[in-house]
Amino acid sequence: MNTRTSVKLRHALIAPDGHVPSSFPGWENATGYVMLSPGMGACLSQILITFEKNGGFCHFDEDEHEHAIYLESGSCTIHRPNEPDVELGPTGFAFIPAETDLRITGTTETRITLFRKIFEPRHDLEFPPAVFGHASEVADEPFMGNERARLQALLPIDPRYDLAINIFTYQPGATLPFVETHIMEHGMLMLDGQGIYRLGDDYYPVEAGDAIWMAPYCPQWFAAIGDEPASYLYYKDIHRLP
Ligand code: UGY
Ligand code: MN
Repeated sequence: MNTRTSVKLRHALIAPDGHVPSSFPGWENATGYVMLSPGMGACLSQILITFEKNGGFCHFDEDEHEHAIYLESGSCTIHRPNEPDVELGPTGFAFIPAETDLRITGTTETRITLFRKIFEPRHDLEFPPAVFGHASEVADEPFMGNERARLQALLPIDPRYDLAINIFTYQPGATLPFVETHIMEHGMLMLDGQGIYRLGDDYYPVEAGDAIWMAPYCPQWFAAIGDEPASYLYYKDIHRLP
């Protein structure tokens, strides 16, 4: 038996053939596939969530964890105490601050990627408010002047937020302009297309559905290959001193 999945000390590629479901207390007709977590050395968790029987929900306690979600397919509803429910469709995204009791309902079509991390408050900054939107309505910008490699920043660039959620889209043949090495950690989901990811000293063929972890300082580079554009959703910790 073989798989493209590879889990190393400073990076990981999780291919869909290795997914194993988890169920969690307080969840009903919803399944979590924990792609990335502190169990591998990451500071974030990245969870694929699916729903069964045309109606289920997942739940996250009111504690120090903040959450960001992206809707790969279907629709969902975000429920928070004393706040109006929010409906999201395909390409929908949300940031839900820490200290929020969060419930998400979905149906059999719903496929959510959720990022979860411990919020790092600062005494001089207010709590970051919740954010909702659809990536299909977010403008993209050329990355470092390259029209064929374009970036969408889903969350506001505002120091109250200690994370960014972006979508990077490459035309076939486009690449990251250099091998990045940085303190920020990444959790990533390949959304479309295929390419080659350099992680540390290794080069991996990657395609839609793959999850990737890059620890701080993991050297990283990407080249899109094939006939279709390649895109990925990624998490990045920002705005806090080490
Ligand atoms: O924002 C980033 O660090 C991004 N350029 N990294 C990446 O795509 N691997
Ligand atoms: Mn990077």
